[in-house]
Amino acid sequence: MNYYIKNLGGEWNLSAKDININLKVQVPGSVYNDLLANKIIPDPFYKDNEYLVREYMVHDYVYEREFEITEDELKTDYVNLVLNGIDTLAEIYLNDSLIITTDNMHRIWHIFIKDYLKQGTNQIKIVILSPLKYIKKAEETYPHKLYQAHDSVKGYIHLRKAHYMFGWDWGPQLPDGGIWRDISLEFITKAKIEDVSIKQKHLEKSVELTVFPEVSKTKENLHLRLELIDPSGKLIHESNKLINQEFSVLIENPLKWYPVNYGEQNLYQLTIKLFDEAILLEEKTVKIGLREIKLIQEEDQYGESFTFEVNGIKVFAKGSNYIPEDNLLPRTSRELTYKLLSAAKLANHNMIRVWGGGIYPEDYFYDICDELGLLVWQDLMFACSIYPMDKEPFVESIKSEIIDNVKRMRNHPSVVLICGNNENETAIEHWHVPSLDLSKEFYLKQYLEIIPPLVQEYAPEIPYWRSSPASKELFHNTNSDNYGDMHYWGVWHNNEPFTNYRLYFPRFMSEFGLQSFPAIETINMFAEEEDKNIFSYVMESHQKNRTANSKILDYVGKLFKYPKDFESLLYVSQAIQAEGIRYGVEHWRRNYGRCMGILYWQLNDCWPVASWSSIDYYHRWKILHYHAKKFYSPVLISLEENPTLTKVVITNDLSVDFKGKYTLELIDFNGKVLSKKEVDITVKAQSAKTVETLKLELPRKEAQKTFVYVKVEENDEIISENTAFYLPDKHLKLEKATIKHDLNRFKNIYTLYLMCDKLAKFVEVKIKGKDLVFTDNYFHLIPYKLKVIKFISNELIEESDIIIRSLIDTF
Ligand code: BMA
Repeated sequence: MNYYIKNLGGEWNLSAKDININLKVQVPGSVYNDLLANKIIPDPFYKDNEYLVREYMVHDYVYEREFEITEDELKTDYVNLVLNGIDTLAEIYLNDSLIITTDNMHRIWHIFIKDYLKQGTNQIKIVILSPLKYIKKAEETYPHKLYQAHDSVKGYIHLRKAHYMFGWDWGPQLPDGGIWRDISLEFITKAKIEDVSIKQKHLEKSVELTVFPEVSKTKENLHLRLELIDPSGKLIHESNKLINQEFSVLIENPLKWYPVNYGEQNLYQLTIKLFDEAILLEEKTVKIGLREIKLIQEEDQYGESFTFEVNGIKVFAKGSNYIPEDNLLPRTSRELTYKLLSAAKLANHNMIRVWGGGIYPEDYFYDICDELGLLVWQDLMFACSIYPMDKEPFVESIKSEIIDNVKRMRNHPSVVLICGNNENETAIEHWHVPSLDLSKEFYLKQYLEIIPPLVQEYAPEIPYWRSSPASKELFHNTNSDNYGDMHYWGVWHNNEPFTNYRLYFPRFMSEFGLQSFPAIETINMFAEEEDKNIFSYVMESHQKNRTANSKILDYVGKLFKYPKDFESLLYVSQAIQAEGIRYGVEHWRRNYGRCMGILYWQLNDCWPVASWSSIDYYHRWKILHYHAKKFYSPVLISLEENPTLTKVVITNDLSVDFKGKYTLELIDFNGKVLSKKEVDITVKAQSAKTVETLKLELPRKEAQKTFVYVKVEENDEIISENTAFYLPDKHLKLEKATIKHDLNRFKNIYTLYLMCDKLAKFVEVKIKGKDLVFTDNYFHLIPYKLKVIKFISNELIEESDIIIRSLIDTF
């Protein structure tokens, strides 16, 4: 019998004697998911159910099932139990013998278990021990006090379990547990291919691959075969070798892999086959992209660059930070991740940062990024904490975790950075951590001694960066403007106005953000009528950042009038978030070259909550996400408006020159064009060009009803457009506009034409009872300029289903 896998997923029995639970459940899965499916716990996201549900994890749970083993199977040379993910502390028994205890949800185990199996019926039992009890005890008995994130259950630093499960400033405390990834038996004849390591050498017109299939130890004289298929499906290489030998493959005229907007996402398919004479024992296929990545840190007039270079192209990175997609991980899926990442791509992202307080994503996450051309900045799963690096088993556990996960991601062309942690170095510099000297010692051991050689050994082609943010010197100026990456939280956490974004010139802005509330449809999923006040107990339970509600009100008040009701408050909270982030992004994009990357905090949510996300838990796009599509547009026209001087800048991220035309107009709120100018323009590839410096000083009365409108066109198609106002929206003389519209349909594609007689800001288009994504939304409607938006709906939409509101309707 050749290599094969017997999946142990499917129906298992789950029990917890002390609380009288005994259920038939599905594996992979999780305790909460199983208890919810069996109506033992209520929906943990509804109202304040989180607090009740959390307590279910002070118990231990037993998963068990039986499975059959045949005589033939028992004759196989090796049988392994494969655990792709156990969350987290578990005792694993086979036929009543304890075969392993686990302590790290991020790890993968292959355990040789043949000696424990018998022909006929076998029994596997997995006891999941309470994470809450464990971390409590670990915290009490550990001799040192170490820094931990404020919003999490104390002691989580002692357990290698996703931190966000213990609560974060956007997440509930729901430390689920269980068999969260596949569990199987693997039957091996003679040997198996453990993994494939592939190195790429990029030559002038070819790429040389060095492929080393790691075969499990064996004395047999086995041989290997390599087959390579190019992106068009053509077999371009086949060769044979003995095991323990490297393959060397020269690809002439290579079709390389590029991030979105810089070229194609070409993928080659590489298959390794393991043979015993003419018998095929096993085969493994990996998709690879040909790409050379560099993190360019070169001295320049400001300090040192922080620029990703992919296949020789210096990429301006644009995107956001990704957190786990759910607190109940079994509810995540390839389809949902695809939907989320496609939405990121639609909003002109080319990079996603996987933040360090969550999980190492599924393999499909990286497959999707390879396919969509999204670069991945991968944090290792350490965040806002100092870890007990004097505990040897803990250190050994993280070493294995890093090897397991770096191996999973190393052949993915999208992964361009492995970063040691999130904010741990800045914590030591700024956050008054206890046990300072020891913390520094632990930090150095972890991110400078232990991790770099592992990354170098297992993923030598992927750059490593010790922490986000970090700078040139250790523990010094970690948020420097001139070196490394920056997290800038003066706006938001320190209540600074978002205009302060213009005071900073980061080399790479990897985090900054503003909160907002999700849409009313999302709030309806967890709150009742009586809860619909942001200071109600239920709404506050879905706001995990203490003092954030008053911050939102403060930011809203800086720009908008006091909202007339709850729904209007939700809407203006999203508008202020979008405006603030736009303001920052446009400034950094005007400083192209000095700044080479922007990732706002945060892309998504793990439950329905007030947060910094641009897409909420139910995949509803907030205003920010629509605006991201515009402010991240590869060619952007933006305005740096000041009381006496306005600069108009065109930023071109692309690797080709931009040739087109820009138009500049001064318009009043009734649509009267006070002045107009049209100019043909060329903007060099990968640069920003100031095309106008306007001496514009509007008296207050004029500023109340006048604005600047700019657009840039290529062959008469608008590529980017923008506006500048010279007073906060609350002080503008907005009047109620008549917005006329007409809906047209071709199959399932709808086109909506809109025109208004007076300026309308943040115009929202909704379709009654439907969750749809539009090509544009929350735009400023300029009087007498035709606006065209499109959307897809498989259900019939009538003109009367369209609901339109704008800023003027909120007060
Ligand atoms: C950042 C992140 C998270 C946090 C966010 C908002 O620094 O790294 O820790 O959720 O701020 O406070």
